[in-house]
Amino acid sequence: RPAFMMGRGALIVFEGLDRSGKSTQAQLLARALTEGGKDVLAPSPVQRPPSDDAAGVEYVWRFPDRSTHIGQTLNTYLSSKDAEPLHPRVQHLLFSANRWERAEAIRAALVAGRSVILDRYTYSGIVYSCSLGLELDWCMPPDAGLPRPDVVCFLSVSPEVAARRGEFGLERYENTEMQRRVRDNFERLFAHTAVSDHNIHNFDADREMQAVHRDIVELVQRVIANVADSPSTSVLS
Ligand code: 2DT
Ligand code: MG
Repeated sequence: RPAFMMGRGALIVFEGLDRSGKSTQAQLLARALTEGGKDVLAPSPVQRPPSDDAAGVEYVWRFPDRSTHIGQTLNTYLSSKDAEPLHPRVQHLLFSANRWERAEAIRAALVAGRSVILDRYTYSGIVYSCSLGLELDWCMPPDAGLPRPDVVCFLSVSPEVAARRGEFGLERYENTEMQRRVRDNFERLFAHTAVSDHNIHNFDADREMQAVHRDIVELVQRVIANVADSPSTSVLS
């Protein structure tokens, strides 16, 4: 297929608890998709906005995107437990606004035929806020209209394996009690009718990373082939 006839790219989302391997799998996937392609982008922990000279390249973006104005506020809040606490509702809207800051760029990349890989998205947004006590139905509307994922890879890791992968970091939410609530709320959200048609796939992320990776690649390649001919990206509703 010549570049000018290229179908749209796929929006691929990774979700899961801390230390479930999201960032690792996102980078492995980006590498697997670009290898064998013409435009190869070495996986990088640094976010790269799409550039016009790199059609076909896959990108990994993570949310929160700490590089934006709002992202810096979120970073201060997350990384410093001494920082002035944000009201949970304000915080929720800031995380959502942070996704909106990137919505147009994501959409543009998809339309240009580039697949975009996201390390966390609206699901984390809803689930972490619910874990602070906010209502599910209050948390969803701010994200309505964002580019809709073509596939959501949920990396399911047991608390035992997560614990073996290392100590918690020092950021807010990196504690056993919060992780337990987040796990329960992911389950609740994925059972909700609002996301039941979001093509959410569970991966047993207790396994060795290459085994998880192989399953993900197989699924994602099918998804990319399927979306190439679908006319436009839809939105969360
Ligand atoms: P990372 O450890 O992945 O950088 O995330 N979070 C994230 C929210 O509370 N709401 C959101 O909308 C998103 C995207 C999850 C930092 C923390 O931010 C939380 C962990
Ligand atoms: Mg973290």
